[in-house]
Amino acid sequence: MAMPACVVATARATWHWQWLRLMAGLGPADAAGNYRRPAGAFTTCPPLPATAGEQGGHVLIVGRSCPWAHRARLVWGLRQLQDTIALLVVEPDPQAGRWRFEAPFQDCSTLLELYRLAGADPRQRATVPVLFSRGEQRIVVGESARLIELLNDWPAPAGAPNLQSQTTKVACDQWRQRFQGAVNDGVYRCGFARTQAAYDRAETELFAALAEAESALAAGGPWLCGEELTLADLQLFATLIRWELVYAPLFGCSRQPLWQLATLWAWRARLFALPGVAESCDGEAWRRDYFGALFPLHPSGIVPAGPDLARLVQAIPLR
Ligand SMILES: N[C@@H](CCC(=O)N[C@@H](CS)C(=O)NCC(=O)O)C(=O)O
Repeated sequence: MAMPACVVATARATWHWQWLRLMAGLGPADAAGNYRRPAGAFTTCPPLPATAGEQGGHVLIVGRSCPWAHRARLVWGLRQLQDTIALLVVEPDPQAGRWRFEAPFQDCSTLLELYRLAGADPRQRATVPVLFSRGEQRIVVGESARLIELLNDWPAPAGAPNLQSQTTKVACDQWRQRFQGAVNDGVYRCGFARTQAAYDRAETELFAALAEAESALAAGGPWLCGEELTLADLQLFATLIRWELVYAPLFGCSRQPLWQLATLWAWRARLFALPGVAESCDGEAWRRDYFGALFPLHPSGIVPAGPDLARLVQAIPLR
């Protein structure tokens, strides 16, 4: 027997209301339904610490699935900072909605405890990435945009690349600013939008920024600012490498598959081939964390299969 229309309408309205409440747990939105990323803690970056060159003096705390942490990990790897900064990977705890340490770190079992211990406002979220100073027993910085600048200034072995040189600084800053809002946060503003109009705004801005990057690379390259790889490339890469696995299928960033942006596609493969980059990518963990943890977007919790990351960055698209 068909269900009466009024029962269906009531069920839909009730479910939608509950969905909005669940979405509030993912993050706040404004009155028009646009996702607004909450402010974090430890966002201002001090000058380079005097102990920066000390062996093992600092710890970079990252989560595998987080694109903001990924950019920091990429800079850390490419600048070969392993001797002075240890890497510590935290695991997600979707039930508790927080990051936890596999073994106690500074007597803390969760990142939240470390934030509280370091004096963070109790209302603030505990986010990755974090740079922690063992000597000073404090969080140096917890904002990835500042953290990658600091890591670029960090004393590094001879031959390590400068990812924001005098030559590229102006262009790199412009790209980074553009990507931060339109792309890095933009995919979240698509996925966490509360209304069609909010999604449409974020999605339009996202694909406009990608089209700009595509044209710039087609006109120049091999990197966004020309001959030199910069922080801007890494910032964009951390989002685009998750495209087919997460952002297209789960966040609705699906207007154009990335292979249709052929120059960006080739750029992504080029960046993936740099030393240490493939090791920083764990497609299985990304799918598990995003599809498994973002309940309001994917209530079944079923983790879809593939595509295989290694094959994605090898395939040559047809022009
Ligand atoms: N603006 C921050 C954002 C970092 C961020 O949102 N990280 C997420 C993971 S992708 C997180 O740790 N979230 C935990 C939470 O919100 O409780 C940065 O770039 O460092």
